[in-house]
Amino acid sequence: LAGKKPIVVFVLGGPGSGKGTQCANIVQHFHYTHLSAGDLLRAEIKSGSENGTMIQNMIKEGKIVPSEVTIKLLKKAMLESGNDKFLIDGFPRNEENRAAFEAVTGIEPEAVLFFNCPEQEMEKRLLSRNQGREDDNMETIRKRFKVFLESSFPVIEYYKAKGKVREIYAAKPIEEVFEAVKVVFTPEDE
Ligand code: UP5
Ligand code: MG
Repeated sequence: LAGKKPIVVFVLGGPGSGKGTQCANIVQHFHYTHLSAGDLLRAEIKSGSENGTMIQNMIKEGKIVPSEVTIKLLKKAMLESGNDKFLIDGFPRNEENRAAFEAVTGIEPEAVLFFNCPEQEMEKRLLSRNQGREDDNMETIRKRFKVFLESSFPVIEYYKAKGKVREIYAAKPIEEVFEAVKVVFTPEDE
């Protein structure tokens, strides 16, 4: 990622809070490339890479994959995109992820979108998603919620202290959530 420093917006929130859905809306209106860390990891499993089995086991348990693995995938996708503005969805998930990304890329996020959603609503969405995700079962969902609260939420607090968090209440219809999301972006992003 030599040359001009990319602009990065981290898109965070609990499992099923709507990160992927809203990123898909954002890229239709603004010139960002959407990179879902979870999607990149699932593609890595499918590709039959040497890390595939390890990644699959971690996702099944709702655990956080070692940051070297995730950061390598993110860096590759950033380079391949040809863009310099990114929505990084579902990463960083813990303090170590965050520190490693900053150390390796030298990038600090421009802003952090935080989709705040009650667990009951997230649970309902995940159980009715029906996309065959191996982690969308009650047992794994409980683990994902626990990891979110214990490991991922502190990352949001870290950025809150830096004044970077744009918190959005996410338990509303998709279009209403997007109205609140739009405000975060500027006409220059169009
Ligand atoms: N939906 C969305 N918005 C709605 C709304 N406003 N009203 C009603 N329904 C709404 O949405 C989930 C479902 O809800 C969909 O069916 C949608 O239509 C509906 P989605 O937009 O997919 O929510 P999202 O927040 O993206 O949920 P997701 O399940 O992807 O979040 P997770 O954070 O759990 O999953 P992710 O893919 O990021 O990570 C999966 C696993 O990968 C992690 O648990 C971890 O094991 C691993 N991982 C790492 O180890 N490191 C990483 O950096 C990233 C992932
Ligand atoms: Mg997602």
